Amino acid sequence: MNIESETRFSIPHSAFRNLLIATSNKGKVIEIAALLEGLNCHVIGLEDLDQIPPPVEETGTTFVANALIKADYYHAATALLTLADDSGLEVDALDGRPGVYSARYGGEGLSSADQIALLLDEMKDVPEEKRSARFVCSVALVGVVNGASVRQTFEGRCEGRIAFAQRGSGGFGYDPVFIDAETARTFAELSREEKSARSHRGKALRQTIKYIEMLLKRDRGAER
Ligand code: ITT
Repeated sequence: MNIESETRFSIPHSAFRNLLIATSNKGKVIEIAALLEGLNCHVIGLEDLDQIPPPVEETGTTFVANALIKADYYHAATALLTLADDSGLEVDALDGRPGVYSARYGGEGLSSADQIALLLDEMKDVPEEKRSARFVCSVALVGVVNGASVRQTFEGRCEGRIAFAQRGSGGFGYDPVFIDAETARTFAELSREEKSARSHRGKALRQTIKYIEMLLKRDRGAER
């Protein structure tokens, strides 16, 4: 994370300049940290906390609800401005599954390789024209800026289809079986920059960054 060791938890002049990325998914951390580079904030990951709060149960039935559950929880635990991501893969032939249960598809504890194998098996008799799917990402930003509460969500989507077999070695999760509609390549065949330019997460994060930059401007105005 781009955080100078001396500012680690010393919360400088404005607590707002610290931004907690509240995810334990390493794939997400890599993508989010890269997208936030250049933002005038100290980006903190859960691993930078002195004590990592135990995970919160994701009881929502929508991506937005779960993103808010995570951002509210980690903000309450740390008092930091907190960004959380809830995302997943909606497959039309499976009536939108695995959807919000993408991380738990097939049961708790399955590896991504197991989940991909399960998905390809469930989809084995589905013809090309019925393999449409999309990645969805909700980002929630929760905290207090300059005495005012912030609780905003942003959504990004990327349309595509499920491949018949895995392709590529980049990314994480279902990337090797998700064919992006525009490039006709799987997300695992794209570079990190190419994926973020197209992805559900990139789209949601770019809206979030614009909003944070607007808050930063307002914060600087209030400090003067
Ligand atoms: P956190 O809750 O700690 O952020 P998580 O992995 O449990 O981590 P989610 O509940 O949002 O996060 O589940 C998202 C799952 O959807 C993730 O584990 C992947 O399986 C899948 N997913 C989301 N975005 C993806 C992407 O860009 N590429 C591939 N798979 C993705």
